[in-house]
Amino acid sequence: MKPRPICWVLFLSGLLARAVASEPRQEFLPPPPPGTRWQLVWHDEFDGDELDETRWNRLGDWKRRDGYWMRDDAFLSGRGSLILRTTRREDRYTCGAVNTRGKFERAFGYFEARCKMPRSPGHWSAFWLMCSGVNTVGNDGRDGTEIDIIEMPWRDGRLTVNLHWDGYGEHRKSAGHRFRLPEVTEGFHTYGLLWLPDEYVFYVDGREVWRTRAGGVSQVPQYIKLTNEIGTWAGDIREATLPDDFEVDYVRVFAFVPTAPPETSPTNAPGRDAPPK
Ligand SMILES: [Ca+2]
Repeated sequence: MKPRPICWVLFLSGLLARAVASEPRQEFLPPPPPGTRWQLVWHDEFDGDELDETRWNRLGDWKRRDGYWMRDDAFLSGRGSLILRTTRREDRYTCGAVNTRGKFERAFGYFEARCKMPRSPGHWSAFWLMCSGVNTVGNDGRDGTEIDIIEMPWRDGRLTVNLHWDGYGEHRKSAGHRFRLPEVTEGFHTYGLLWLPDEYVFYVDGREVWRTRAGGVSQVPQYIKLTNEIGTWAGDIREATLPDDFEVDYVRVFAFVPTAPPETSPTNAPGRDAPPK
Protein backbone atom coordinates (compact mmCIF):
# COMPACT_ATOMS: atom_id res chain seq x y z
CA MET A 1 0.00 0.00 0.00
CA LYS A 2 1.29 3.40 -0.93
CA PRO A 3 1.78 5.50 2.25
CA ARG A 4 -0.13 8.73 2.34
CA PRO A 5 1.92 11.95 2.53
CA ILE A 6 0.45 12.87 5.94
CA CYS A 7 1.86 9.62 7.36
CA TRP A 8 5.32 10.58 6.15
CA VAL A 9 5.02 14.04 7.66
CA LEU A 10 4.07 12.54 11.03
CA PHE A 11 6.79 9.90 10.76
CA LEU A 12 9.53 12.43 9.87
CA SER A 13 8.44 14.93 12.52
CA GLY A 14 8.55 12.08 15.05
CA LEU A 15 12.10 11.25 14.00
CA LEU A 16 13.07 14.91 14.26
CA ALA A 17 11.54 15.20 17.74
CA ARG A 18 13.49 12.15 18.87
CA ALA A 19 16.70 13.48 17.33
CA VAL A 20 16.26 16.76 19.21
CA ALA A 21 15.35 14.95 22.43
CA SER A 22 18.46 12.73 22.17
CA GLU A 23 20.85 15.69 22.06
CA PRO A 24 22.10 15.77 25.65
CA ARG A 25 22.28 18.86 27.76
CA GLN A 26 25.92 19.89 28.04
CA GLU A 27 26.92 22.02 31.03
CA PHE A 28 30.36 23.11 29.88
CA LEU A 29 32.37 23.46 26.70
CA PRO A 30 35.74 25.18 26.44
CA PRO A 31 36.12 28.00 23.93
CA PRO A 32 36.46 26.45 20.44
CA PRO A 33 39.38 27.55 18.23
CA PRO A 34 38.72 30.80 16.33
CA GLY A 35 36.41 30.37 13.35
CA THR A 36 34.97 27.09 14.64
CA ARG A 37 32.06 25.87 16.72
CA TRP A 38 31.49 22.67 18.69
CA GLN A 39 29.59 19.76 17.21
CA LEU A 40 28.74 16.62 19.18
CA VAL A 41 30.15 13.81 17.04
CA TRP A 42 30.01 10.78 19.32
CA HIS A 43 28.52 10.02 22.70
CA ASP A 44 27.13 7.29 24.88
CA GLU A 45 24.74 8.19 27.69
CA PHE A 46 24.66 4.54 28.79
CA ASP A 47 20.87 4.37 28.71
CA GLY A 48 19.18 0.98 28.52
CA ASP A 49 20.15 -2.34 30.01
CA GLU A 50 22.90 -3.59 27.69
CA LEU A 51 26.26 -2.05 26.86
CA ASP A 52 26.30 -1.11 23.16
CA GLU A 53 29.03 -3.38 21.84
CA THR A 54 28.93 -1.71 18.43
CA ARG A 55 30.63 1.19 20.27
CA TRP A 56 32.56 -0.52 23.05
CA ASN A 57 34.82 -3.52 23.56
CA ARG A 58 34.69 -5.14 26.99
CA LEU A 59 38.22 -6.08 28.00
CA GLY A 60 39.00 -9.52 29.41
CA ASP A 61 39.05 -12.12 30.56
CA TRP A 62 42.75 -11.91 31.35
CA LYS A 63 45.26 -10.92 33.99
CA ARG A 64 45.88 -7.22 34.39
CA ARG A 65 48.42 -5.93 36.89
CA ASP A 66 47.55 -7.37 40.33
CA GLY A 67 44.08 -8.52 39.31
CA TYR A 68 42.06 -9.60 36.30
CA TRP A 69 39.97 -7.74 33.78
CA MET A 70 36.70 -9.62 33.46
CA ARG A 71 34.14 -8.87 30.78
CA ASP A 72 31.22 -9.29 33.16
CA ASP A 73 32.61 -6.61 35.47
CA ALA A 74 31.65 -4.01 32.82
CA PHE A 75 27.88 -3.53 32.52
CA LEU A 76 25.11 -0.96 32.48
CA SER A 77 23.40 -0.07 35.74
CA GLY A 78 19.94 0.23 34.14
CA ARG A 79 19.69 3.79 35.48
CA GLY A 80 21.69 5.47 32.73
CA SER A 81 25.27 4.69 33.66
CA LEU A 82 28.15 2.31 33.00
CA ILE A 83 29.50 0.34 35.96
CA LEU A 84 33.09 -0.86 36.06
CA ARG A 85 33.02 -3.10 39.11
CA THR A 86 35.92 -4.22 41.22
CA THR A 87 35.19 -7.34 43.22
CA ARG A 88 36.64 -10.50 44.72
CA ARG A 89 35.94 -14.01 43.45
CA GLU A 90 37.49 -16.67 45.67
CA ASP A 91 41.23 -15.99 45.49
CA ARG A 92 41.04 -13.47 42.65
CA TYR A 93 40.39 -9.75 42.52
CA THR A 94 38.70 -8.73 39.30
CA CYS A 95 37.55 -5.49 37.67
CA GLY A 96 36.01 -4.11 34.51
CA ALA A 97 37.36 -2.09 31.58
CA VAL A 98 36.14 -1.02 28.14
CA ASN A 99 37.56 0.73 25.09
CA THR A 100 36.44 1.92 21.66
CA ARG A 101 39.37 0.51 19.68
CA GLY A 102 38.38 -0.12 16.06
CA LYS A 103 34.92 1.33 16.78
CA PHE A 104 35.59 4.99 17.48
CA GLU A 105 38.97 6.65 17.06
CA ARG A 106 39.50 10.33 16.61
CA ALA A 107 42.09 13.10 16.82
CA PHE A 108 41.36 16.55 18.30
CA GLY A 109 38.25 17.99 19.89
CA TYR A 110 36.78 18.01 23.37
CA PHE A 111 36.43 14.67 25.17
CA GLU A 112 34.43 14.54 28.40
CA ALA A 113 33.22 11.86 30.82
CA ARG A 114 31.03 12.34 33.90
CA CYS A 115 32.16 9.90 36.54
CA LYS A 116 31.75 8.83 40.13
CA MET A 117 34.95 7.46 41.54
CA PRO A 118 35.30 4.37 43.75
CA ARG A 119 35.68 4.65 47.53
CA SER A 120 37.92 1.78 48.53
CA PRO A 121 41.70 1.43 48.18
CA GLY A 122 43.62 -1.01 46.03
CA HIS A 123 42.23 -0.13 42.63
CA TRP A 124 42.15 2.99 40.48
CA SER A 125 39.91 4.40 37.82
CA ALA A 126 40.92 6.16 34.64
CA PHE A 127 39.50 7.86 31.58
CA TRP A 128 42.13 7.90 28.87
CA LEU A 129 42.94 7.89 25.14
CA MET A 130 45.21 5.39 23.43
CA CYS A 131 46.54 4.23 20.03
CA SER A 132 49.14 1.79 18.80
CA GLY A 133 51.47 4.67 17.86
CA VAL A 134 52.19 5.24 21.55
CA ASN A 135 54.72 2.42 21.20
CA THR A 136 56.55 4.02 18.25
CA VAL A 137 59.88 5.43 19.38
CA GLY A 138 60.84 8.75 17.74
CA ASN A 139 58.81 11.70 16.52
CA ASP A 140 58.02 12.40 20.17
CA GLY A 141 54.34 11.97 20.98
CA ARG A 142 53.11 13.29 17.66
CA ASP A 143 52.71 9.72 16.38
CA GLY A 144 50.59 8.80 19.41
CA THR A 145 50.50 9.58 23.12
CA GLU A 146 48.80 7.85 26.01
CA ILE A 147 46.59 10.69 27.23
CA ASP A 148 45.35 10.05 30.76
CA ILE A 149 42.52 12.58 31.06
CA ILE A 150 42.07 11.57 34.67
CA GLU A 151 43.44 8.94 37.05
CA MET A 152 42.54 8.62 40.71
CA PRO A 153 44.70 6.16 42.61
CA TRP A 154 44.24 8.02 45.89
CA ARG A 155 41.21 8.45 48.14
CA ASP A 156 42.03 11.82 49.68
CA GLY A 157 40.99 14.16 46.86
CA ARG A 158 44.24 14.02 44.90
CA LEU A 159 44.03 13.40 41.17
CA THR A 160 46.51 13.12 38.34
CA VAL A 161 46.61 13.69 34.59
CA ASN A 162 49.43 12.19 32.54
CA LEU A 163 50.97 11.80 29.11
CA HIS A 164 53.20 8.91 28.01
CA TRP A 165 54.90 8.48 24.64
CA ASP A 166 57.74 6.71 22.77
CA GLY A 167 56.81 3.35 24.20
CA TYR A 168 57.16 1.88 27.67
CA GLY A 169 60.79 0.77 27.43
CA GLU A 170 64.09 2.58 27.67
CA HIS A 171 62.93 5.46 25.43
CA ARG A 172 59.77 6.03 27.44
CA LYS A 173 58.89 9.66 28.05
CA SER A 174 56.16 11.16 30.14
CA ALA A 175 54.77 14.33 31.64
CA GLY A 176 52.08 14.76 34.23
CA HIS A 177 50.41 16.92 36.80
CA ARG A 178 48.97 16.20 40.25
CA PHE A 179 46.44 18.37 42.00
CA ARG A 180 43.95 18.27 44.83
CA LEU A 181 40.17 18.66 44.59
CA PRO A 182 38.65 17.19 47.77
CA GLU A 183 35.10 17.29 46.38
CA VAL A 184 35.90 14.63 43.78
CA THR A 185 35.65 11.92 46.40
CA GLU A 186 31.88 12.51 46.55
CA GLY A 187 29.35 12.18 43.75
CA PHE A 188 29.72 12.72 40.03
CA HIS A 189 32.19 15.09 38.39
CA THR A 190 33.16 15.84 34.81
CA TYR A 191 36.64 15.23 33.46
CA GLY A 192 37.47 16.84 30.13
CA LEU A 193 40.27 17.17 27.61
CA LEU A 194 40.52 19.91 25.03
CA TRP A 195 42.85 18.39 22.45
CA LEU A 196 44.08 21.03 20.00
CA PRO A 197 46.70 20.40 17.28
CA ASP A 198 49.28 22.27 19.36
CA GLU A 199 48.12 21.93 22.99
CA TYR A 200 46.22 19.84 25.53
CA VAL A 201 44.02 21.50 28.17
CA PHE A 202 42.59 19.39 31.00
CA TYR A 203 39.44 20.28 32.92
CA VAL A 204 37.59 19.05 36.01
CA ASP A 205 34.02 20.29 36.39
CA GLY A 206 34.74 22.90 33.74
CA ARG A 207 37.75 24.28 35.59
CA GLU A 208 41.12 24.16 33.86
CA VAL A 209 43.61 22.06 35.85
CA TRP A 210 46.55 21.75 33.46
CA ARG A 211 47.66 22.75 30.00
CA THR A 212 50.71 21.44 28.21
CA ARG A 213 52.40 20.82 24.86
CA ALA A 214 54.49 17.97 26.23
CA GLY A 215 55.51 15.44 23.62
CA GLY A 216 54.60 17.75 20.76
CA VAL A 217 50.88 16.79 20.92
CA SER A 218 49.51 13.65 19.29
CA GLN A 219 48.35 14.16 15.70
CA VAL A 220 46.71 10.76 15.18
CA PRO A 221 43.27 9.28 15.92
CA GLN A 222 43.00 7.62 19.32
CA TYR A 223 40.40 5.46 21.01
CA ILE A 224 38.72 5.95 24.38
CA LYS A 225 39.39 3.81 27.43
CA LEU A 226 37.47 3.64 30.70
CA THR A 227 39.18 1.32 33.10
CA ASN A 228 39.55 0.11 36.60
CA GLU A 229 42.88 -1.47 37.50
CA ILE A 230 44.02 -3.28 40.61
CA GLY A 231 47.45 -2.47 41.99
CA THR A 232 49.43 -1.12 44.88
CA TRP A 233 49.63 2.37 43.32
CA ALA A 234 46.13 2.72 44.79
CA GLY A 235 46.86 0.99 48.10
CA ASP A 236 46.07 -2.46 49.41
CA ILE A 237 43.11 -4.19 47.72
CA ARG A 238 42.77 -6.46 50.77
CA GLU A 239 41.56 -3.41 52.69
CA ALA A 240 38.83 -2.66 50.16
CA THR A 241 35.13 -3.03 50.82
CA LEU A 242 33.98 -4.91 47.73
CA PRO A 243 32.33 -4.70 45.33
CA ASP A 244 33.35 -1.11 44.68
CA ASP A 245 32.28 0.68 41.51
CA PHE A 246 33.63 3.21 39.04
CA GLU A 247 30.43 4.65 37.59
CA VAL A 248 30.28 6.63 34.33
CA ASP A 249 27.20 8.67 33.47
CA TYR A 250 28.27 9.50 29.90
CA VAL A 251 31.13 9.98 27.48
CA ARG A 252 30.83 12.75 24.90
CA VAL A 253 33.13 13.85 22.11
CA PHE A 254 32.82 17.20 20.39
CA ALA A 255 34.63 18.22 17.21
CA PHE A 256 35.42 21.77 16.25
CA VAL A 257 33.96 22.44 12.84
CA PRO A 258 34.19 25.60 10.73
CA THR A 259 31.59 28.18 11.60
CA ALA A 260 29.06 28.37 8.78
CA PRO A 261 29.48 31.49 6.64
CA PRO A 262 26.70 34.02 7.24
CA GLU A 263 23.72 33.33 5.04
CA THR A 264 23.07 35.74 2.21
CA SER A 265 20.35 38.05 3.41
CA PRO A 266 18.14 40.35 1.29
CA THR A 267 20.14 43.36 2.46
CA ASN A 268 23.35 42.18 0.81
CA ALA A 269 21.89 40.18 -2.03
CA PRO A 270 23.36 41.03 -5.41
CA GLY A 271 21.39 43.61 -7.28
CA ARG A 272 20.10 45.36 -4.19
CA ASP A 273 21.79 48.57 -5.16
CA ALA A 274 21.09 48.28 -8.82
CA PRO A 275 19.48 51.42 -10.15
CA PRO A 276 15.72 51.18 -10.68
CA LYS A 277 14.66 50.53 -14.22
CA1 LIG B 1 56.63 8.43 19.28
